[in-house]
Amino acid sequence: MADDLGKVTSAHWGAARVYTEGGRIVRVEPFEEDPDPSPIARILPKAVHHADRVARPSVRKGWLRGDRARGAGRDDFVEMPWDEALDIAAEEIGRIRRVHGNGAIYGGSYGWSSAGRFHHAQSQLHRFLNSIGGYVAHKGSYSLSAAEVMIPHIFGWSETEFHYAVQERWSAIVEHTETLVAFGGINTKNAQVNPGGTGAHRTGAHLRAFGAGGGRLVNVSPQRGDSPDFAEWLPVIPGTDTALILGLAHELERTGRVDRAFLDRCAAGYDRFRAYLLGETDGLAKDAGWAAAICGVPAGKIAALAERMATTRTLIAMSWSVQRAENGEQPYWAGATLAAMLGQIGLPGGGFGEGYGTTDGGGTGPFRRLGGGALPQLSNPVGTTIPVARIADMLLHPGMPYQYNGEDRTYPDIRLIMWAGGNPYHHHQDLRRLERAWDKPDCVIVNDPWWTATARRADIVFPATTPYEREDFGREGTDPYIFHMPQLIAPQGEARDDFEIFRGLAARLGAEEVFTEGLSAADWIARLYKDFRAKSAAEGVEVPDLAALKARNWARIDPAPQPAESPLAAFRRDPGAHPLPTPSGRIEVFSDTIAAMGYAHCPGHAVWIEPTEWAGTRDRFRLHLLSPQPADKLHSQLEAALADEPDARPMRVNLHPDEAARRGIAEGALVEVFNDRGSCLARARLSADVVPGVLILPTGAWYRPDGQGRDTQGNPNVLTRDIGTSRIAQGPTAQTTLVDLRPL
Ligand SMILES: Nc1nc2c(c(=O)[nH]1)N[C@H]1C(S)=C(S)[C@@H](COP(=O)(O)OP(=O)(O)OC[C@H]3O[C@@H](n4cnc5c(=O)[nH]c(N)nc54)[C@H](O)[C@@H]3O)O[C@H]1N2
Ligand SMILES: Nc1nc2c(c(=O)[nH]1)N[C@H]1C(S)=C(S)[C@@H](COP(=O)(O)OP(=O)(O)OC[C@H]3O[C@@H](n4cnc5c(=O)[nH]c(N)nc54)[C@H](O)[C@@H]3O)O[C@H]1N2
Ligand SMILES: [Mo]
Repeated sequence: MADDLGKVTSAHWGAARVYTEGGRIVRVEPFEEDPDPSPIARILPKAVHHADRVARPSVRKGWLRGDRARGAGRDDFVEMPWDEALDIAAEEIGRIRRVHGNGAIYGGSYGWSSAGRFHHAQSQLHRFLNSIGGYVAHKGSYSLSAAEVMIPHIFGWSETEFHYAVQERWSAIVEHTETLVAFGGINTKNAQVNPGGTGAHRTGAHLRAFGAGGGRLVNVSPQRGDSPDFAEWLPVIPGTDTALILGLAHELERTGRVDRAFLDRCAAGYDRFRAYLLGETDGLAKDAGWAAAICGVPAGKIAALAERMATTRTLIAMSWSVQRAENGEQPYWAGATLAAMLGQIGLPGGGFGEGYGTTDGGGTGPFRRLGGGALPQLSNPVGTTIPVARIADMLLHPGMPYQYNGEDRTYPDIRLIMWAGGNPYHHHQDLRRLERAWDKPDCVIVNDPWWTATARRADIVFPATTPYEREDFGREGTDPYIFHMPQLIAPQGEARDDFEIFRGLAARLGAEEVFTEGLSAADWIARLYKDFRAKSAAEGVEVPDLAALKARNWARIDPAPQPAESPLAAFRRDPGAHPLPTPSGRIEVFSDTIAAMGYAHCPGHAVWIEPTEWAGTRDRFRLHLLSPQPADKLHSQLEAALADEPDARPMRVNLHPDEAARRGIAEGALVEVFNDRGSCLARARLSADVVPGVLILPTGAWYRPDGQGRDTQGNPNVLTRDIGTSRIAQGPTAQTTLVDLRPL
């Protein structure tokens, strides 16, 4: 490839101008239109050319001998020519299909992979597996499974619709919201990324405008840093938001500030919730004093906040982190209930919303989402799914019954795992349990550009290209930019595109024509782009044709603006004429659907349920571990190069100086974080901006245990717990974890 003067390409962390020299990426500069670019891209040159790239197809020697113990050494692998490795993989896929059927293939393949519409690894894998008869898929996400199940119960819309087209937009918040109560904060470090990429980062500017206009942001969080400096910090004990919200709700009742007229018109079942709130059903009033004893916020502060929420235009904003916890369904339901009691749902800048600081403006931007341009995945005749985070349960307990959102299900018997574009040894909880489960199937096949912890635990590893080694186009549905993503360098080592890898497998399994439809990658890109362009045109949005886009590299487009009025405003004005898509047509403070599930833990309205691991159950392990998203990276991506930076690993763990002093731990000290599930190394960083009793260890390090099984890099998932949120959503619960730590 000819060297060039820098080409713009899209990535999850934003677009960037990438410079090459001698076939290598040498430098990355921010996209010139981005007012607030993320520094995550800076590590790209080092990562793309790193020695931890998978150079050639590799097969685990032990697996060739029939040994299923999936260890962790690169020495365990033998490199092979593509044809040979593809033959071996296709033969094993064929054997498993013949003997066990396609229902024995797990192809959920959760993960963020990389931006770019055609080379989306997970979609490529799903299409391939459907072309050969289907696979067991996943439902929900690690991000927000509980919200994905609860929002439809409460408001009727899917979470996606609610997030993108219903909840209050930043423009309304800046103009109308006076009090923004953010559970889990609104953290711009998380707003660096977007699943489809981002041309211009906007969340920081929205927050600054909100603050400059006199808006008050209340950061309800175990750490001050979850919101910008102008926010008021309301420190809270992790996992207790539901109790705090009930305390606020009780204050509204006590002081006669509940908007009964709104509840009567627009909500269903408030009286049943009220009986619980006041203690009529269980003899326990959920008053401010009760809440204070659980959540650590003094009763006086709860009362003052309740008053402020009732007397100002208030938006209750939930981060996604608060629902990645045991009974994570409840804080969302309680928050929506509190918003209904305040009676501001449907008023500009008021009500309830979620995920304002989780990605960059994805669900809160000024534009309507544009569709199109996604790889069709064909249909899946197997039709079995599991809640995404129940993978280890599935592998360990085939045939075991479980409940999910009112359904009785059983786990399938999986013999083959295929993964492309995700890193379960980054994202799953209780990794040592996952390791035991992972040894069960006959075969594990992984495509990844790097030797991740997951690739090291595969039987067959196919080296995938990075986006810089192939052509694509990139866009995020609500971003006013479209990018041509030119091929910038040759594939590194013998890497191939996921499309090409699956084409090779499909050909060997007699499904090439179904998988490719006779099209090359370039043909597909042209087809998907045409589809995107046609769908945009139908929305009245003009998009350049592909040749023009290629010539210009990127273009600004003008997506249709969001409608001036939120669907909730129409509902509020006339709930009879504009009912919500819930069974009652109203906001379900009480849900007959959930009550009918008969789950003992959930009577049909929001409740406080004491977690099985939290401050209140501290005995041997006295610290609550939170594992938020890393500030300097996206999950475990580009970790090969980041881990090489001086003093970068093990990861930093933040804790209050009092907790450190109690344990004889100094700033910068090497520590071991441990509980009964596992342990990892970390380096202490002392901070009074963290609630005492809480440890903050961000995710993202690759899992690399030493001889004693202790992770050396600081991956919190050796410590987290692998149980579902509850039988309602079965989401992941990483934030419900107790640990302790000691100096080394
Ligand atoms: N303890 C704890 N754990 C968590 C969370 C938490 O809060 N706490 N958060 C959870 C959440 S919200 C999420 S979304 C998950 C994220 O978990 P993942 O999405 O699994 O994490 P990534 O590191 O983004 O994994 C993407 C993988 O795809 C690879 N990849 C990139 N491009 C390509 C490509 O073109 N082809 C192929 N084949 N591979 C490619 C990358 O190298 C990387 O290994 O983590 C979850 N885990
Ligand atoms: N830089 C960067 N940005 C990212 C990502 C990344 O990897 N890197 N990942 C992206 C993805 S996939 C997702 S899903 C989103 C996730 O977005 P979020 O889920 O909002 O992000 P987190 O960083 O996990 O959590 C935010 C904060 O919630 C607080 N918190 C944790 N538990 C509790 C609790 O019980 N109560 C309260 N009140 N607060 C609590 C923690 O202090 C934490 O810092 O972020 C996205 N943004
Ligand atoms: Mo996520």
